Amino acid sequence: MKTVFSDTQLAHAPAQEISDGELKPAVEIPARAEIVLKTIRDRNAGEILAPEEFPIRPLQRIHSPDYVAFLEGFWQKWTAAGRTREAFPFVWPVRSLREDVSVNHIDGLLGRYSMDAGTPVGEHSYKAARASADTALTAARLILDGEKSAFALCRPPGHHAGFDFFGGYCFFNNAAIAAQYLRDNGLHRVAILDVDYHHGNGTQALFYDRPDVLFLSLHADPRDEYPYFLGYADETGEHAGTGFTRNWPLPLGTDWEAYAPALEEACRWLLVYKPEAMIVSLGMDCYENDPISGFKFKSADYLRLGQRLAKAGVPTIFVMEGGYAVDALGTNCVNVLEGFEG
Ligand code: OKP
Ligand code: ZN
Repeated sequence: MKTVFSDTQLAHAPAQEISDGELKPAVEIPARAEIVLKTIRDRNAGEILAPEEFPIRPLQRIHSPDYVAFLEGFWQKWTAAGRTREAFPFVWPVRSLREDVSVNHIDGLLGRYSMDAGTPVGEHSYKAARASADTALTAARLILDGEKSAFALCRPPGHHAGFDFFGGYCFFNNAAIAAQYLRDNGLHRVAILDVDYHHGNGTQALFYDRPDVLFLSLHADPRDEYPYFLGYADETGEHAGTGFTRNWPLPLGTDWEAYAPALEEACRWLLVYKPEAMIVSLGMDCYENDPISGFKFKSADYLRLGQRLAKAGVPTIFVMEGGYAVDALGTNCVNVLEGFEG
């Protein structure tokens, strides 16, 4: 399977993040991509190619132009306000506050265009996130050109990012951008299967009223885990999209044996929907030693995951999302890819 990756993605290199009431070392770091690359090379898991540079258009099919412009101009505004370190938002237009006003101050803008305080924004976040989206788009191009599978080694990740907000370490929704690109280039039905430990709230919301992109997600129960406010079983789509979103919230402590039946159900929905292509939002954070997560996958379970996904028999783009046990991330990720290839 071909892998797509750009060194520009390494430029987003947060030092710290707000977590548990303190500043801690960031976990969504360049070393994540580097260990996956190294493992692909060590295990001869296929060619690694640089992404094409896409124009802004395919990205703006998913994200609002003002949000994209905010991220592009962010560092300039931030430093003009006298700030030198990476940024964290701290005030949001929640219930009873207005989100229709156009504020000037960078702190207001940061709140307007974010969902949490856990996502550091730095000097190079925009260009790295653009490169990450280009990586997903290039993988989509490979599928359109006839490849049966492709791996977009995306980081920063994407599935928490929405129409006009960043959060959960995500800036541009790589999987959603790739799905829309497939739709805009001749495919009629695309499925997104999100197996990251966290619910892909951004992806779900982007396609919630659409029947042309099926969204299936298995994740930790949001009553007990980030992102808390989306990802419940009663969310099944709306309007024309009614029935085209499905969530499997699973309890903390879930291991492969408890996960597999939910995965079988999700695969049943795939079978019924008959997508022309599938995008797997591939997080490796269900792993037992993940530092921020609470599932119990072993490394060998990632081989099983890849094998099961191959049985769906659909052209598949793997888009990397989370996974923070850096030492095991390469093994776990390449296990999925090799399991899929058989
Ligand atoms: C991004 B992806 C830990 C806070 C962690 C954010 C988690 C984002 C996960 N104290 N909060 O879905 O892997
Ligand atoms: Zn995650």
